[in-house]
Amino acid sequence: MSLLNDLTAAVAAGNRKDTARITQELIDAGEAPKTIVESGLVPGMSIIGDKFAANEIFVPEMLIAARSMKGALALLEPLLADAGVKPEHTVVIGTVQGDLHDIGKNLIAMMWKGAGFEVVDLGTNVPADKFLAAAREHQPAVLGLSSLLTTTMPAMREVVKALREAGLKTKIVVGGAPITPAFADEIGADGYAADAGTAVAVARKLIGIAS
Ligand code: B1M
Repeated sequence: MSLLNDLTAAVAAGNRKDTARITQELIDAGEAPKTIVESGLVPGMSIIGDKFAANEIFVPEMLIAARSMKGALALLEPLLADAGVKPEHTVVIGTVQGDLHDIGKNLIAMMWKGAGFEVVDLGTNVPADKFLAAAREHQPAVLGLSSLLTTTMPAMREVVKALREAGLKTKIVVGGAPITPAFADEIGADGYAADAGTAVAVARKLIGIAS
């Protein structure tokens, strides 16, 4: 338990070296990757978010913490993504236009890989027409949209609209801190997921794979 607390403190301090070292120690001790993410890394980012909201820190400190978290996720990725199954379904994911946050989106991508999906990651700041082109090209079983800013939530609506107007019935899952199930319903998305674990269950359900 205390190593997880140390990990939270290391992320919140933006200490990349300690974050990587403690993550590796937890992996070596047999801690579940999901626990490392949810009980170690994510609370560190929450501390950072709260401090930013309270004007105690600024964008550079958020970036430094994000860099620490990404280093830890790189260590965890092989464990999260190594399902050893040949992908049967392709999924496309991206952060919507205007939004540069990618840590949550990357986590969903890793978990989807781990669930055996072929993941096409379009990155961040992705305009609706790029999502539309990817949906046409890859014919994904699920399209995932991430947004971390209240100001970029309307961009999700644009993506859903673009796909529907083009006659595509691609299942769309939305998520990210400001997103709610009600918002997902309102914009006509097929699913909402609050976190990476739920995103797997929601995608499987939409595809029709028994869990
Ligand atoms: Co920004 N930022 N940021 N930021 N940032 C937030 C989001 C904020 C809440 C901080 C705060 O004020 N408390 C706030 C948004 C306020 C709002 O809109 N209501 C904010 C702001 C204001 C900004 C800027 C505008 C700051 C500025 O420039 N003045 C700016 C915007 C830039 C832009 O995008 N255009 C900005 C910039 C940045 C950095 C670049 C410095 C950096 C991002 C680095 C990166 O991602 N590469 C950053 C960071 C790190 C944060 C916080 C601190 C942490 C985000 C994070 O990575 N969390 C964040 C505060 C916070 O979240 N507490 C904040 C960890 C991650 C695992 O969680 O991304 O929520 P999360 O993902 C979760 C779920 O949301 C969900 O599952 C994930 C795993 O459980 N999920 C999905 C996410 N996507 C999903 C998709 C799904 C399903 C679930 O289906 C497809």
